Amino acid sequence: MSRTALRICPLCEATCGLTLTIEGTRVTGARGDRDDVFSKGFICPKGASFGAVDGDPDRLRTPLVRKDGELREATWEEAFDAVAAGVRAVVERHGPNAVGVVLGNPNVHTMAGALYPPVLLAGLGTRSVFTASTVDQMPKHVSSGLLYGDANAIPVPDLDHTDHLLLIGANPLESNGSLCTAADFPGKLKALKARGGTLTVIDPRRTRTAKLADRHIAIRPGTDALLLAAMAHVLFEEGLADLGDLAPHLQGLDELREAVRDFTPEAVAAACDVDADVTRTLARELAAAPTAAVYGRIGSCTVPHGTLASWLVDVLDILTGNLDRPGGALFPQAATDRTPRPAGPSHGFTLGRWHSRVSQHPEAKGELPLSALAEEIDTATDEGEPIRALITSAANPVLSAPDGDRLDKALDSLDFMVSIDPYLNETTRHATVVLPPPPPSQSPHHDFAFNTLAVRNQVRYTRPAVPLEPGRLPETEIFARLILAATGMHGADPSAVDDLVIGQTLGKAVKEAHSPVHGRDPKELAGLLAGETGPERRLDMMLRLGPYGDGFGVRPDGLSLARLLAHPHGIDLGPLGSRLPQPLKTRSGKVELLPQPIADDLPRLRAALDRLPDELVLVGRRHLRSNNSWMHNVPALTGGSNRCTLHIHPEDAERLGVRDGAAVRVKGAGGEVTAPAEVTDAVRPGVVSLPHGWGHDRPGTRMSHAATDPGVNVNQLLDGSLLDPLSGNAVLNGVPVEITAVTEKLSPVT
Ligand SMILES: Nc1nc2c(c(=O)[nH]1)N[C@H]1C(S)=C(S)[C@@H](COP(=O)(O)OP(=O)(O)OC[C@H]3O[C@@H](n4cnc5c(=O)[nH]c(N)nc54)[C@H](O)[C@@H]3O)O[C@H]1N2
Ligand SMILES: Nc1nc2c(c(=O)[nH]1)N[C@H]1C(S)=C(S)[C@@H](COP(=O)(O)OP(=O)(O)OC[C@H]3O[C@@H](n4cnc5c(=O)[nH]c(N)nc54)[C@H](O)[C@@H]3O)O[C@H]1N2
Ligand code: SF4
Ligand SMILES: [Mo]
Repeated sequence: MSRTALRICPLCEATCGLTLTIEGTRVTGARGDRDDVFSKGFICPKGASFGAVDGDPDRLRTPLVRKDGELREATWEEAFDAVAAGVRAVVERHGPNAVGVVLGNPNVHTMAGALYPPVLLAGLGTRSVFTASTVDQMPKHVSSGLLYGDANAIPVPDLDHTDHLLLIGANPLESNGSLCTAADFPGKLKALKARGGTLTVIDPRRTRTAKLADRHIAIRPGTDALLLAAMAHVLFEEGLADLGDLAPHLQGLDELREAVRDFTPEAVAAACDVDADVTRTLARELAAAPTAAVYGRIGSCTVPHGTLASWLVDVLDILTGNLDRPGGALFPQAATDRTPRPAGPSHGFTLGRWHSRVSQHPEAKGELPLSALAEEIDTATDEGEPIRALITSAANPVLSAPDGDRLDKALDSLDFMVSIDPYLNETTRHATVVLPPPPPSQSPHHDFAFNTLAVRNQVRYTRPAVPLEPGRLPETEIFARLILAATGMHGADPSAVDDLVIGQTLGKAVKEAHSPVHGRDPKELAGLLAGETGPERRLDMMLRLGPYGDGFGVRPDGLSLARLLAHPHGIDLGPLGSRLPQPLKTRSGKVELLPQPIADDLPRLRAALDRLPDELVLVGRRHLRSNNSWMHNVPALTGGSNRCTLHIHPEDAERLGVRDGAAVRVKGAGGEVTAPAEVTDAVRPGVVSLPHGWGHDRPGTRMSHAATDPGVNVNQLLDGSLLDPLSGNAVLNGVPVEITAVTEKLSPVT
């Protein structure tokens, strides 16, 4: 007998609602939930393979603990005993900074990853914090922090209503979108065109998204900040800047005009390889469109001027009056956002409150660059202790961060390492203890992060679709127990962690004049919380305190967990609307158009005007049926065009003697890899492309299908020294490489 259950898909940022078919405890099918308030039935090949991803036999079922050098199956008690002993010994001997924490991408896709890491970091008090953000979107956080005073205030393009979309370094037809949560991104782009709107794509590759565009600019990698600065220049020069309703909320317009003066379309043309006429047209079209949104993603972030490019994306939205207006780029308002406080000056955003020990990289948003993780472990300095113990959750930096080989060795030298991860992979194979979370079908789901980035305000929650398998712990409890073990409270009831957070949050809320619970008794409020588990009670609390919440009875028809459970397909909270000045947390209470750190970084951009282009540079690419480093183990999602090949333009191939299908050696500052060439004019001349997340050929892993077609680790071409200095974000795109044809025959790739 089969049954169905609803589950929000955790496999990418689109957060589609799925209807799972379940036989016994196994997920045997998945289709789009047509009644889902947000995704309305959309599903992609990854979502359709939910059952295979969920039921992968290589997923770990029990904890592993290293004994006599070998990882062996163990009980949860043995595992947490080992964590307590391993982490506490390092803290006591070397201090909290000797414990590193690495949080990878899938934390943003689990309730555990949203609710518990902040408690872990606060409890440990370590500054050795590294996340996937610094190989991804940290430049956007920094630009938002500087412009709006809040690193998490990220405007998203109003995809459903805009008349003109300028996409920079994003390929949502394969990625399904990022920092812009929209189910059926492809359908939304087609709808934009159908209603007479225009789509422009800036990408060195002719991607599937670029093919859909009215205009595709194959820019030279790494030079978007120059192009965008030139567009801003044109808006000023031609009197096209029109701030509309934004004017009273801004400061620094004259300074901004002055700052972009040197960046004329003519001055940037050679560096970007974009004709001055084209740049002028881009700026004029943006200004002329009734509404328009500029949106930049990976290709605009993981580059040497990532923060400047991210800042300029918003500057263009602002100068054309498109920030914070329907059809432009808007600030979402999620159901679990904190109670909106009254607008006004706030504490602002500060960078570089401390620095990394070895290379003195400034912190950003409390994090150090993931690129610096290896050196923070393997290099001693006078400044303090290297990292001796590491806690990782949902992170595979050996493949996803620069110079995996060095990190691989560094991890081997640690005194202790614990990983929350379903797989024994390139990173977790170094752990002393591996704590496997249950598969997604056995976990509850709510998107804390992605709802703050969604193109429509809405809220959904799904309880586990399948009961927890015997012997498993929920990931939330694994995290709670890990926190207790690592912070000297080993063995305490894991619900203590949730109670602590609830007590603190309510304690603060009752003191805030703008809170609906101002003046009430936190204990009384805690007693009112509904939910079967700690995390459910925390969700209930956040919903009820939030902008749409019932305020613990103040607004009886407001949101609560009970209300959400009564709406299994979600609750629609309406289209995005104008919100300024409320989201601003700058010291001035305004949008600060030319913040000092940005102004200080502009000379570096000016210097890039005269830089001679590298002969050959590398960029990445994503494949629809893949996801970073961990989905190559699912047979249904591999093969076909999802292969680790080097895309190279026919002109470059000819010049370098590279034949289609033949092996090429790619050499970068961090090392070299050999991969089969795929000669294609989808990349522009002078650019080659390799996907990331491959390189599954290390011993001691347990990802049997991935190992049959391992591919190569593109990040081995990097040595970790190339960063965007403001954000600490790794430069992963536009990296100089050398290519040589390999004469010996490579075994055929399947
Ligand atoms: N060259 C290059 N490198 C890149 C990129 C690029 O474009 N080019 N992209 C970068 C980007 S944007 C990102 S976000 C990073 C991603 O890189 P990482 O942050 O390393 O994330 P993933 O590779 O997605 O997955 C990491 C781990 O999460 C585990 N995992 C899966 N599901 C769960 C779960 O439910 N719970 C737990 N605890 N663990 C789980 C997987 O087994 C895997 O070990 O890679 C970056 N690296
Ligand atoms: N199928 C699939 N979906 C995913 C993921 C996945 O691995 N697979 N990963 C998820 C994650 S973690 C993220 S962060 C998102 C990322 O989402 P996207 O940003 O949409 O991801 P990409 O497909 O890498 O698109 C980046 C594009 O930037 C281009 N590019 C490279 N360098 C430059 C440059 O200098 N300038 C410009 N203008 N373009 C450049 C590349 O050619 C590429 O087409 O995707 C998410 N969704
Ligand atoms: S688009 Fe993303 S969220 Fe939607 S089904 Fe595919 S992987 Fe899942
Ligand atoms: Mo990412």
